[in-house]
Amino acid sequence: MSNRTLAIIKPDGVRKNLIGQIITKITDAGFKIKAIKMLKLTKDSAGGFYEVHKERAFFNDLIEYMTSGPCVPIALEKENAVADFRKLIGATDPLQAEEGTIRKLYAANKAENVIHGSDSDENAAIEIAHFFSRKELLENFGL
Ligand code: 3AN
Repeated sequence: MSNRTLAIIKPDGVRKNLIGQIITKITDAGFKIKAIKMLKLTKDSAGGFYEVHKERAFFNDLIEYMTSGPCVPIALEKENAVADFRKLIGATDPLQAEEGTIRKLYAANKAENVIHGSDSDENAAIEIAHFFSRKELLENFGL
């Protein structure tokens, strides 16, 4: 799975009507969309996804935000997908993100930063499985 990563267009990205512009940036950068859907996370599911942050002061706000509306998880494929995608989205805090990155262009602040990208190959596999079952990947997306 080292050529895959999971992106999520977060609820603020959907609310700001940025799905199309963000996907264009992603595909223009050479990523192939392998699986995609739109859904509203439950608190349990968002809590599971962000389990690593559960002791952080911002955890409850993060769960509120991630469950505040629909989001768009996307399984992406490209050589060196994880690192290249992190580069495309930019730093967590848009004030520190490089010019031209998705967060620099569209994110309001480090809490509401429009897009997620996996941080390792191992997490990419776990995160893709969080949103797409094996059966669904095989039957709907041919993966
Ligand atoms: P990234 O998404 O850049 O990998 P993480 O994994 O450290 O960043 O954080 C996950 C999410 O938690 C961020 N995308 C953001 O929504 C929120 N977050 C991270 N750091 C903060 C913070 N200091 N204050 C508020 N929210 C934060």
